[in-house]
Amino acid sequence: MTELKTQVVVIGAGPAGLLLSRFLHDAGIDAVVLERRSMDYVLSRIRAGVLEPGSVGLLKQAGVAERLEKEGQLHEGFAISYGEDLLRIDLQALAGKSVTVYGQTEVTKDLYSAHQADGCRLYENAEDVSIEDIESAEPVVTCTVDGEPLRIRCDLIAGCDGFHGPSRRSIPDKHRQEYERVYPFGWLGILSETPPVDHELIYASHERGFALCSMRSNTLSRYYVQCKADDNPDNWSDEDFWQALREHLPKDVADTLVTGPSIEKSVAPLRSFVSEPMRYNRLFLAGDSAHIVPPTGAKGLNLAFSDVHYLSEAMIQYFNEDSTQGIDQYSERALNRVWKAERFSWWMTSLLHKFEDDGSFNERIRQAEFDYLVSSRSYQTALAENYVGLPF
Ligand code: RFL
Ligand code: PHB
Repeated sequence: MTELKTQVVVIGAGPAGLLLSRFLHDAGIDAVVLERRSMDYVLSRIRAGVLEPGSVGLLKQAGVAERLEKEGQLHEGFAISYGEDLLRIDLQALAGKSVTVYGQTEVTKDLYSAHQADGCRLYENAEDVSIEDIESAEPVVTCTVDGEPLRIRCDLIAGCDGFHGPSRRSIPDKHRQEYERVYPFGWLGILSETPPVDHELIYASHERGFALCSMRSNTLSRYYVQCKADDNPDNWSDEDFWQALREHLPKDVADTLVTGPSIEKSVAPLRSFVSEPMRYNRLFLAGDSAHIVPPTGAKGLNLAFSDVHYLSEAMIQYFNEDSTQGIDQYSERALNRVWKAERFSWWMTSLLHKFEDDGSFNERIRQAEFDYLVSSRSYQTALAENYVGLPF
């Protein structure tokens, strides 16, 4: 058995865990990161694509934005289509800010390279991660790495282990309140080496359902169509996908779509979820381990980063300034921003997806909502403000 002692154990080497350990390292705080998967697997996951300016700022502050600044695409706006109607949301004019299109895969690679260059301790393939003595002043995190038991005593634990990780579940039920909404559909997404159908994102609401045209670069496209929540991507040939996508887009857009073989195809179920509080004794949750948003508002990764901003400040105050003020306020500060992003993601999802049959009350309300959005600059401003990210 290997026994270690550190200041912070970070569970999970996704974007939240890697950014947090980077900030801690810069502040001279010792941390050990434990990741269940191999880093090859973590670095190949295709997920988010849109970064708020606040997230870009955090990556700059962490000193890992060199490639992002070269390769990221600045988007001053995006489009929403409703049937054949197209509305451009001018983020720059309405909210004075733009978003950056740069894949989460690339963000994670940049963070991991910096992590390795710093010589920080990270155990991949860490099995059966478990938290012991969670009530004590010196909790312990245990796991098995390459068949060898590992036991790490620490001062604080950061649970950055995503929705399915063990951290949240280590908090006793009676100290935890969960809020959840599961949507009756999912997103089928593909990545293809084709030029994007437009230079900006298009969120398409159609009588057949929702679709999203996004991208990673001028030669790499990311597209999604609304599907059944339990759909199997293997049931969809590339041709089925392209056909469905064309049918969900305004005709003018569909006519210019360039198709090609998919290099990744997956289904993501849509869910809103918050677990409160985000702290229990010396355990702090950040990112998807504490909350999930449906991807419609492009908020998941960005929320994970704002949590890390609050948590890194709090931990630095705790270790370097001998103050518990930050860690005492962490949960409340983070949840305040989380719920606003939950509200926005729920609203975007409700506006753009087909929930019920045409002719239902809800479908008529959705149409009125879109008509109002088209006619009201203040409503568009509220959308733009939330899309570029509320301040933190
Ligand atoms: P992650 O990325 O899930 O990382 C958690 C890490 O913890 C590891 N882990 C464990 N480690 C040790 N022991 C265990 N027992 C463990 N169990 C799990 C996992 O292997 C993993 O490496 O959580 P994190 O860091 O909080 O980051 C959150 C983001 O990944 C997530 O919110 C976004 O991807 C959501 N999201 C989007 N967010 C945006 O901001 N903009 C977008 O455009 C956007 N698009 C998306 C998305 C998510 C999607 N899917 C697939 C759900 C599009 C999609 C399709
Ligand atoms: C993506 O490019 O994967 C993406 C973009 C915007 C979203 C969700 C996903 O709202």
